[in-house]
Amino acid sequence: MLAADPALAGGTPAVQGRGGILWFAGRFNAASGAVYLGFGARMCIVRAQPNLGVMPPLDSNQKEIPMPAGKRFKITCVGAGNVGAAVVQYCAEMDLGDIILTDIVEGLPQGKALDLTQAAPIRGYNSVVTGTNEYKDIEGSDIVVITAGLPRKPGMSRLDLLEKNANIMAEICQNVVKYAPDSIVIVVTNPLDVMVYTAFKKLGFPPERVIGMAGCLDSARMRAFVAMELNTSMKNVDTMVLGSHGDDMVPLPQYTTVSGIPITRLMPQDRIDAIVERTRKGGGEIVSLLKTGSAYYAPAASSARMVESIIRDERQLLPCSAYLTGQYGLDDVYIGVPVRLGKEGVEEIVELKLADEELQALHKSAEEVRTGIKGLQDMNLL
Ligand code: TXD
Repeated sequence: MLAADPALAGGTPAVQGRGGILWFAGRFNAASGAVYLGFGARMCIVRAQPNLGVMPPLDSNQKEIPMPAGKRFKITCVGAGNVGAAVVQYCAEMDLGDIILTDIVEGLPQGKALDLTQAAPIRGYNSVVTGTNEYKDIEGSDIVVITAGLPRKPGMSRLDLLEKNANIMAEICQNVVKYAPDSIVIVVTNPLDVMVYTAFKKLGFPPERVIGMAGCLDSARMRAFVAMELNTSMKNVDTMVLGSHGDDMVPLPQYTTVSGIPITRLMPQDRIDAIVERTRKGGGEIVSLLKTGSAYYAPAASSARMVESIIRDERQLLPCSAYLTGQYGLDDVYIGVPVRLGKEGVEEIVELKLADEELQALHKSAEEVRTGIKGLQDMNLL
């Protein structure tokens, strides 16, 4: 029943919640942007914004709770596999925007999107999640996360995998250029640093808008291992892991702290060495436990963290694969370094002072990436 309120006199007809999840009846006052709803004899007030969904009525005294004005972001995730679906889940749970999930397999993104939509009433998010096989649906995306790719199969060499995933990347990038030319692209597909370099070349976007996700994951793993070792909160631990995503990554114990205390003061060197080693092999450890497939919760959480920092312009300092133009003595290569991530994408590449052996390790890891890039160049794929 609609409540009798003078403001309703000038109101416009009621609107419907987005995505068919939320239905509400009431009236919309165009001047104030308020929606008036009646539940039985009691009236409550919620604010609605175009495309922003509806906030719950918060104040029993009928005071309007202001919502921040702003646009609703469009996030696309290409690849509806394990990582892709979990990226969508985390982004939705953080209410980062509306999300398109796309894949070449018919029904897969639609099914996962519908499933995630049905989780929304329970988890309480407003993100509209849509599954599609059509690239045109990604039109106007602010952020595109690319998780599409093939896993390495028995008998497939690293180079075979590189070729296959580079071809997939090229096809996706062509469509991103066509439909989302202003987007910021986050690449997740392996081999990560070579794939993000491939995307950078195929997209032709400025380097600050093409970023690889790996360091966030590797440092999350290291954070977890440190917290497990010290039996302390994961939240208190900070780490930095640089370099390429693989065995040559460069975990930095000197930049690892627990509530500001360097871990060198909290545990013996042999335990630090063991954590560094476990971090380097973090992906492989999970693969051997799972038997089929690879990790996806932590990779997806790391990707969503990057999306969040960009969309909310948080300018978080995160290790990401970024295009170097002389930083750390490296040029024309993508490699994991600390970056400040904000609404423009990579807003700064932070150059840390590294010990000689750490810098050498970073260069060694860049060489590994260059070998992959050269492999693609030799096949005329770059
Ligand atoms: O730290 C990191 N960067 C990573 C990277 C951490 C974990 C996983 N990492 C890599 O992400 C992994 O080695 C893969 O290259 C990707 C995706 O891993 P995921 O575990 O999600 O793989 P799946 O489940 O096989 O999903 C891949 C999906 C699958 O649904 C395919 O149908 C789809 O990609 N695919 C495509 N989608 C769209 N367009 C094309 N051409 C395409 N080809 C395959």
